[in-house]
Amino acid sequence: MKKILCLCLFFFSVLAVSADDGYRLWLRYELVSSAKLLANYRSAITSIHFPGTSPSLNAAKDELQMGLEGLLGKKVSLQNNTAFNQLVIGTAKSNAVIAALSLSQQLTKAGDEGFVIVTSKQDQKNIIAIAANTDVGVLHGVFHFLRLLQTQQNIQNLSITSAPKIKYRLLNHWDNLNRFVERGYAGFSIWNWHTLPGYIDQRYIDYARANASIGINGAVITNVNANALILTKEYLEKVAALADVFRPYGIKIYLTGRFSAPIEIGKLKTADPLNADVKQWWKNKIDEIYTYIPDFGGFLIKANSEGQPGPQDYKRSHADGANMFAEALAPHGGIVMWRSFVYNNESPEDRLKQAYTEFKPLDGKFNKNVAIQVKNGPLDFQPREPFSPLFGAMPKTPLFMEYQLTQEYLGFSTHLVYMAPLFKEVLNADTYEKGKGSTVAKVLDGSLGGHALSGMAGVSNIGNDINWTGHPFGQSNWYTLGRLAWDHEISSAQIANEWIRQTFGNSRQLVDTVEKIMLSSREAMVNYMTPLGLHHIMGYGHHYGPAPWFDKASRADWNPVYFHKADSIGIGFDRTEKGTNYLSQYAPELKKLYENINTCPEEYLLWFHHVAWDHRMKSGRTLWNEICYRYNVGVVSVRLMQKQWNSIEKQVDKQRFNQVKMLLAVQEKEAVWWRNSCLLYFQTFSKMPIPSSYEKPDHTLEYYKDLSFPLAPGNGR
Ligand code: GCV
Repeated sequence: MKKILCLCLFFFSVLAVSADDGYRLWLRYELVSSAKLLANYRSAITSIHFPGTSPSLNAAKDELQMGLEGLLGKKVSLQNNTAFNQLVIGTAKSNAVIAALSLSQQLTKAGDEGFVIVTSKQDQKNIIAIAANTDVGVLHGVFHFLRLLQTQQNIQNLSITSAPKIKYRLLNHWDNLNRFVERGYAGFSIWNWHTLPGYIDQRYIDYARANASIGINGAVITNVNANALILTKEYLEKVAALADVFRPYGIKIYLTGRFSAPIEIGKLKTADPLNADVKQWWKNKIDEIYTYIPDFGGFLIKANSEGQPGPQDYKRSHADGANMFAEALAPHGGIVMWRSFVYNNESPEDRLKQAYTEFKPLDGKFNKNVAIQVKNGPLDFQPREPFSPLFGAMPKTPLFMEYQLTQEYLGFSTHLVYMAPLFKEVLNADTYEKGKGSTVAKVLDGSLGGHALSGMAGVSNIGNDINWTGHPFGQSNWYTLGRLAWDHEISSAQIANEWIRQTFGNSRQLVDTVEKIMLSSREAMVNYMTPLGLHHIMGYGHHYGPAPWFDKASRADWNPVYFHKADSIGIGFDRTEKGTNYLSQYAPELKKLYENINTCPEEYLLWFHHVAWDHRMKSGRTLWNEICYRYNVGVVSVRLMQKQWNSIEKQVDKQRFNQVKMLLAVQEKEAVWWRNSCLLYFQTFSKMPIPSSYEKPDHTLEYYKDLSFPLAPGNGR
């Protein structure tokens, strides 16, 4: 009996070691695996001088001590004396040793939120100083230092000055007050409105830690399809409790503003932004919010879009609406992020042209504390889109980027898609707004237009699933958003590399293999879903799976057939001068490049052109054969990802290994589903055979068309 008990204990302890539920994200602080480095780190960090107390400094101390204990396998205590200590941390105000170091040049560059980490001398001996101008800067510096250790970097000669390139770095939660997350695939909202404000879930603190570790400094905690109730006293008390948790971590709270709130909760008869009573109502409401949350960040607003109320209901412009909020927020230092995602099915204009048509004439008409938040592409978070032409068209207005981390159109949370290459592709795109080199990144960071406001937001992929994002690799996209908003010049490979090391481990084979999987994943998805510029051919409403045949939506521009326009001649949307002339919204250099079917980059071919089935592609294949090829390459790429993942089984904990393995199997099955159904459907137009070298579809087109998913997640309320 005793023997069995011992065996059981052994068995469970092994399981406990090998299991990782993913909750800790990239902040795992596992013991440093290289014996040599561990010895180095241990001898370099035996004493820490980190005086001063404030909520942010305390958070930094807790994190540092927890991190070091895990990484070094021993506690390192904080010393109160100014005698020699190897690690010296603080601001010039909180730490006299920091004040005595000549760091003023570097600190000027670090600004309010950045930090300096340098190897320096005290009493002829080497020290590592983590210095900043503010307590939050110190916290960011501590997180960066822990990242250096987690990714097993040499810390012998440090000389780092880091400051964010973008000022507002935000997560946008599309979370409803009933905890349903619109387009959420990782459980319910992490905001438990029922138990707030009395009960502070540990998750709120861990959420703030994770965000601060990557420099995210704002959270819009409610859905852009807004509910006015969030502005009532009952909810504001709850929001204030969250703001109190986030504040030490340098994270501000923002809310979404329901334009019709003055009617719905204010008992007014109108929400006209030029009406004096309406203006006063918002002013009073905003003043009230600041009594609860003195550092409230401001509002994100979706207006006159997909049925949401807005200024146009009163024949006013988006600028009239945004400026009303801006006036009331300005005395408190708050900002308005006004979304440009608008389209109207009553207008016959190409849906892609509508945001530009609406907003371009308003350039220069917004108050100083208004930014226009623009989705990365002109349509809606597709696997690949060209950049939104608005990025090159509103020089007088600060533009914020809106990316989507949650995988609404990217296979939900069962597909592994690392999005850094998608984000970077847009950042690096040249708008030519002020000549060659006017990249989207320069528009965003304000350097091109000389704007004080700059911002990047990601629609959150977080829910109350134990690992936050459903798919363990979804965490990498959250991580990427923070890292890129801080520094848009970091490469996709570097972000992947550091995320892998912190999330899975540092062994070379593991890092190399997972990096390959991640870096190939986005292109794989484009190929098996929407190759060569195809777009929006996902299932209607829920956007799950392929449905290029769908044509029953209440409005034309919700139908896949509107977007691919396949017919007996060819496929693709003609957006040249001969078509909708959407191309005229880009700079002449780009228009010229894209307008010509022979110079248009093939990845955007069917986005801009209606192309004949027998058109000769660069590969020498006909368009039809190229489409067949791309869909097959997509499937093959996923199979390669599976093989690569299997090759590192011994280096990943069992729980996450199996989880990813199962998810990759789902992804492979769905890639095949995409390929088969799309090829069978498009073949009804091309009338051409699928080349015999490829696998044959194992079902009929009718079979695929009959599949229905009324309860697919993320869709509804
Ligand atoms: C929050 C798409 C999504 C909607 C989303 C909308 C938006 O249309 O399908 O769920 O609404 O974009 O960004 O406002």
